Amino acid sequence: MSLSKEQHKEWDDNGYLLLKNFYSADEIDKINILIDGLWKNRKKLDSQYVIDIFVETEQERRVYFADAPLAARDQPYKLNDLYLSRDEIRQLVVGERLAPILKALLQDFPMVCNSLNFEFGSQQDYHFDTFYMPSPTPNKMVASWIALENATPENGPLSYYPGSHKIPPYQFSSGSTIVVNDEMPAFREYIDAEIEKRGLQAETLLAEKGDVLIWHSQLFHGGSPIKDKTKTRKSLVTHYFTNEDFPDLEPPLVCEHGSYMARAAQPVAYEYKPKNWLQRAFG
Ligand SMILES: O=C(O)CCC(=O)C(=O)O
Ligand SMILES: [Fe+2]
Repeated sequence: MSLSKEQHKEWDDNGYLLLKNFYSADEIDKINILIDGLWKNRKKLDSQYVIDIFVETEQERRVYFADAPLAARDQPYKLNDLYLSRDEIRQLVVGERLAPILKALLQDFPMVCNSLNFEFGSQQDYHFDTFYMPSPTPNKMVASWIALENATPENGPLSYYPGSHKIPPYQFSSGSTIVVNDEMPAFREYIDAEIEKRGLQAETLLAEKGDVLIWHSQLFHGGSPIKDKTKTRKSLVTHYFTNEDFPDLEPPLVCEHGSYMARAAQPVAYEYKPKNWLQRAFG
């Protein structure tokens, strides 16, 4: 699939591309059913399944999904990198429907480098993804955001500054775009001045289930506060590098136009020892 002139213009002008109704309700329901099933059977999952629980609270921690208490599902969490183990996720995020579009935007071969399943809004402050995962070649990274249910003003919709991808990337004292927390006040000053100078205005995306948003690695974005903490906002975020940037890797193909980085799961801070039958029985 090639993109229309209007779509290329939207991307160049705004730093994102919105694909309305890209996936059907049926296709999305399958993913939601998969997540429900994983929660139900998580104790049997291996150490490839890693989750951040109680995010943005004092109790925030990264654990194996097998060890997550059920109560962690009622608050914001990030289920990491399901693409590593689940073909259903790979097909959705870099399968034959989406991969050609990612390829057209990246002008190189897309390779998934991480994925995050959210059940609630992320409430993440405005940021550039290049704070965390700059591509070896600048601008050879994009993210996709798939609405697994409708976003509303109450459930912490995604928010971003159209056109912010044109702001020259802020260089921290390390000489890179990777965030140095102590330098955030200086960053904030820089970015506020740039936003003001360019007259940029934040927009909030009331996405509908099945919509897909693709953003440029330099789009300034975040998750707005959840006004009603009982309301979920299921979504799937995926970040992509390009095969060309990793010539030594041989990433497995998902379709003719897309691949994924086969790598270890995110490290968990403690040693994982699945309980043996004795411990399970007695403690
Ligand atoms: O879904 C959100 O609220 C934002 C997530 C995000 O910015 C990211 O994963 O890079
Ligand atoms: Fe982000």
